[in-house]
Amino acid sequence: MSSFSRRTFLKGSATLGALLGIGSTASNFQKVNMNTAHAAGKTKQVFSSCPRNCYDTCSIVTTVEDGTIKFITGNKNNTYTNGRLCVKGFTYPNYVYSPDRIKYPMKQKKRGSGKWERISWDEAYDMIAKKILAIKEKHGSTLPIALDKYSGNFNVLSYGVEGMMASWGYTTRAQGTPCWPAGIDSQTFDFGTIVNSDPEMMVKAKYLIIWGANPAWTSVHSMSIIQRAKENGTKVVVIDPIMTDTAAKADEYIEIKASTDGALALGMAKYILDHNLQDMEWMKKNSIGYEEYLNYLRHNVSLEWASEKTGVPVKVIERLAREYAAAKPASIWIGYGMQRHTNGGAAVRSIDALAAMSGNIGVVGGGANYAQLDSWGFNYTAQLAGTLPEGSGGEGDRMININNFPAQVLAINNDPKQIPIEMLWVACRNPIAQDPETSVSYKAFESIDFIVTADLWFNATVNQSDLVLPVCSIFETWGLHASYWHYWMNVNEQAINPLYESKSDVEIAMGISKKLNELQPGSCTYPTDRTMEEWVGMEMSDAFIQKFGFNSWRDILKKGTAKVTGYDAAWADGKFRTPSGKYEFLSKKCASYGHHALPVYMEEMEVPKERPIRLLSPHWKYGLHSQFQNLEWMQSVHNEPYMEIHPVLARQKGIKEGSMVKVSSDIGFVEIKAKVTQSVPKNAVVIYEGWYKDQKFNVNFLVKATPADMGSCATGQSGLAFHDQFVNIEKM
Ligand SMILES: Nc1nc2c(c(=O)[nH]1)N[C@H]1C(S)=C(S)[C@@H](COP(=O)(O)OP(=O)(O)OC[C@H]3O[C@@H](n4cnc5c(=O)[nH]c(N)nc54)[C@H](O)[C@@H]3O)O[C@H]1N2
Ligand SMILES: Nc1nc2c(c(=O)[nH]1)N[C@H]1C(S)=C(S)[C@@H](COP(=O)(O)OP(=O)(O)OC[C@H]3O[C@@H](n4cnc5c(=O)[nH]c(N)nc54)[C@H](O)[C@@H]3O)O[C@H]1N2
Ligand SMILES: [Mo]
Repeated sequence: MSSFSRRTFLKGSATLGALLGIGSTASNFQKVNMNTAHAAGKTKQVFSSCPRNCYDTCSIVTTVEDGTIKFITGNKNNTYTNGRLCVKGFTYPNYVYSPDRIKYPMKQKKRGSGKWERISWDEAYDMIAKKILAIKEKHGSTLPIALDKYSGNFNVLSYGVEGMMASWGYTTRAQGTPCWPAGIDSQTFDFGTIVNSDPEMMVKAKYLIIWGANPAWTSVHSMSIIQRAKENGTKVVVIDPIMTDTAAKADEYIEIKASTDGALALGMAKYILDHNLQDMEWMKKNSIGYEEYLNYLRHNVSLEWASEKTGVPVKVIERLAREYAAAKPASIWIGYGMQRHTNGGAAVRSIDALAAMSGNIGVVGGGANYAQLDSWGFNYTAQLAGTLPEGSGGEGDRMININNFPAQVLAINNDPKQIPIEMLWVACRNPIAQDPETSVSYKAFESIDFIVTADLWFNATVNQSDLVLPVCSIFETWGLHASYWHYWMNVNEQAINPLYESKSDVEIAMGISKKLNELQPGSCTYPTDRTMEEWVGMEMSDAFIQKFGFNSWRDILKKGTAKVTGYDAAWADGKFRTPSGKYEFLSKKCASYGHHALPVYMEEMEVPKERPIRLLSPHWKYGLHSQFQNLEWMQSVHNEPYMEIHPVLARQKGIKEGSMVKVSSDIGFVEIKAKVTQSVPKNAVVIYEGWYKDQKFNVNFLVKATPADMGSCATGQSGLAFHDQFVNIEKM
């Protein structure tokens, strides 16, 4: 089971082998006096950690008075969090004490009716356990039970949900990730895996290109590092179809046609080659396939072609290439937004190649920085605690694509030859809000007999469930969190008692295990009586503890956070994890997955004549996917979705600021207010993804499950082309 999760590269499921190369000493910590951390008396301060699927993974100091959270702030011991939180983080007290939280286990009379009836935990466990046993009895297998879980909480203990499923028998699993897999595959082919330079080293860059990322919204703490770099004289360039808040803070903004980044990277590389600015020495020593790559540039790439593809003037491409090649070191931040295209993986490979041919790999302040999982050296005890019960039938879990989950569920349930999906467990996931093809999600849910969702909030997915289990917030339990961007690991201490009747996912797993074994001894292997603090302690191996210079895992409680060192410059040792051990401009592995072996240009999707307007749905400032935007404090700042449209397109369509607009794709439509702004392209509209409380609205009613080109090597399934979506608009 663990190998499933490792293979899928759910953010956070790193291989234990990734431990290799990790080293750290306690002397790296800033000397901040945290003697108050466990002060006696009614007021105490504890270390918390934000577990959301976010680059920043912040370490938090929580002040508790008489058992109530009074105040939270960023932990200064963590130089990345640097004592500050984002606007979402600062709403946590509202999150914890919101009256909207799910308080008790409840069953719904009819799905979608909103008629919920409070039940006890014992009744809930009884219903669930009896259903599991009935399915086993009927089918001789637990394969009809499916899990849909992703990124609501990246606490390492959240993987206890996968462990829980494994402890029942073989089940059906949503495999892959909707988020970042195309880029992971690209870097897997080029470097052997994903490893980025410590983002705190961006201050050492002389030139920084932020390519298809919007950290001013999605990685707020990176912005202060970028700002410091600017103060040191670093030139910051943003490449994006949208003039984002990040672009507004940069020295230069380059508007690119969506899905053409590969052409820009190749055009820049062609200029560098034509002017003999490439680093031949580095390529000869560290890479394979560079001759073939340079030949491709010589014979197939011109600046005029790159300009025509990207909409970026030749002169701008030339200057960009010249500046990038001259500034040593130069760093590129490859965002997740830009790889959500049908050619996104190929584009990332072209950018990697640009960084490599210009001698920017393995140097401090350089890099083609995408993500990392090297600091995730946990034991995954919560996940591995679930072993198959004796006598379980079957040959393994059944994998279905997380990026086409509803359609695959329907295909299975409409095919009498397949074992149907009769029960669905949803945790750390809001598929009805976050998956594409929302209407198909509703149908898929209808085809499943029994749906249990564990969450903190009533949301679109909970509304379509039979049973809801109240989950506690991070402040009410323990945890251990790492980032996929920086190299800090944070402990999350329990700050307050769980509110109402809420429990953590692992406690729920233990409760079900107890009930199953009561009803049918030996039917579940999950442990039943461990404290959450014990679970946390078990996540750090002796070797891992020593890497931090600790004697015991509890040493992390002194500062709340600890850093893995050795990553100032990714790949500085020149030991690439590819089959050849070199950087691979030419990757046979890439070819074996049906792609071109070289980082060549792959054509972008053709714009359909009937729907000529591109829809971009990137991530939202005041929410993290379906989280935070529902909170009262956040609603008071912003409470309704909108569509951004360029004044030229707006005029053509008779749309004014505040007009209601019907936006239609070939699978659905939404009605939404217009916001007229020059910050978006003339041929596209922008609707930010996320969930708005008590509104039927969701941009994913428009979005098709179009696969990205890559992802299946590292994660088992291709990514999603969230930004290759085309619509029509009309004023209502
Ligand atoms: N149109 C469009 N759609 C997108 C994207 C896009 O760019 N455009 N981005 C995609 C990306 S990158 C991602 S990563 C996905 C994210 O998709 P999801 O992982 O589904 O997103 P979240 O809304 O963060 O989390 C889901 C739920 O987890 C719950 N939760 C929080 N903590 C816990 C916990 O401890 N236990 C349990 N059981 N539940 C908990 C939250 O309350 C929330 O309801 O969305 C994707 N969807
Ligand atoms: N506030 C907030 N923070 C978040 C999240 C959130 O929902 N809200 N989500 C978290 C998660 S799960 C993720 S994956 C990250 C994502 O964080 P980012 O990597 O910043 O990703 P996005 O916001 O999806 O997209 C970034 C930019 O990519 C641009 N883009 C789209 N297509 C193209 C293209 O073809 N070329 C170029 N050059 N750019 C393009 C979009 O216009 C957008 O401005 O953020 C994390 N942090
Ligand atoms: Mo994501």
